[in-house]
Amino acid sequence: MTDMRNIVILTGAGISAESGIDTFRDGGGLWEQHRVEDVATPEAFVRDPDLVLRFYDQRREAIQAKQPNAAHEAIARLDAEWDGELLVVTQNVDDLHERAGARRVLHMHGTHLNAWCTACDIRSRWTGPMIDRPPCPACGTPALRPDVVWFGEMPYEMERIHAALRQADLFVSIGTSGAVYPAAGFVQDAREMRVRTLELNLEASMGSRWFHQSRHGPATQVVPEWVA
Ligand code: BV8
Repeated sequence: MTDMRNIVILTGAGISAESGIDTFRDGGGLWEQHRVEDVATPEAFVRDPDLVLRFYDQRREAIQAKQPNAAHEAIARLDAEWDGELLVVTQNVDDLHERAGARRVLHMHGTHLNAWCTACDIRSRWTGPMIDRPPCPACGTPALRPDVVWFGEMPYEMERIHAALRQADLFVSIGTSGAVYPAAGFVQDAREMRVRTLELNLEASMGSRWFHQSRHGPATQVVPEWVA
């Protein structure tokens, strides 16, 4: 990596799998027999808010009990030691990158650690359940939703991500199936801008053909090997 100054790393659910957080596609991407694409949408929140709030209450609680793994720790070490530009763009709503010590992390699909008030639009740190409609810490209205990007909603900080891709010398994708856009399209953007691309994943993903290089295996093995 000596001639690589600026790195963009995209991570997906696969980097947290060995921490015990289910990926979206394991078990067929179902939760209580609902397709995730059918629960993680604004329409589902209007149609059946209790179902959606229960889904996120369960995942928020599960995530809080998990620990970062060797892959998160290797990325955090790289972040601490790399004197070029480096941005970890994660699709994950867990905070395992940060808890491993990474600093330059961007949550393009939001985070389970915040509540977003649909009345005052303010986001607050949040760790408890939402099913009982607790009052918004900022305005007191019982109008909280998870601060995650649902299907059909615009991911966060897309301009900042595209700016980082334009400056990048290397784009590394870790633990993502390449099923969800716009994240799945970043490798094509990178290729069009002559950026070197590397995929670290358990197996070939839907986007594998776009990568110059792929290394397949569990993240706790292939990520530390790459960072070393
Ligand atoms: C948008 C937050 C527009 C919530 C998530 C048709 C074509 C193209 C696009 C679309 C289309 N129809 C609809 C769309 C758009 C849609 C989309 O892409 N749909 C898909 C299903 C086709 N996208 C959107 O709606 C996005 N928004 O397009 O907005 C717009 C424009 C203007 C104005 C307004 C709007 C928003 C998408 C974000 C949805 N929210 N999450 C939550 O988390 O609950 S997405 C969700 O899926 C997660 O964030 C996750 O990151 C993402 C993708 O999943 P992965 O992370 O890749 O996980 P997955 O399980 O799929 O794969 C795991 C991988 O890890 C596997 O490859 C596996 O092999 C590997 N693995 C497993 N174990 C290990 C491992 N690797 C290493 N080690 C291991 N141990």
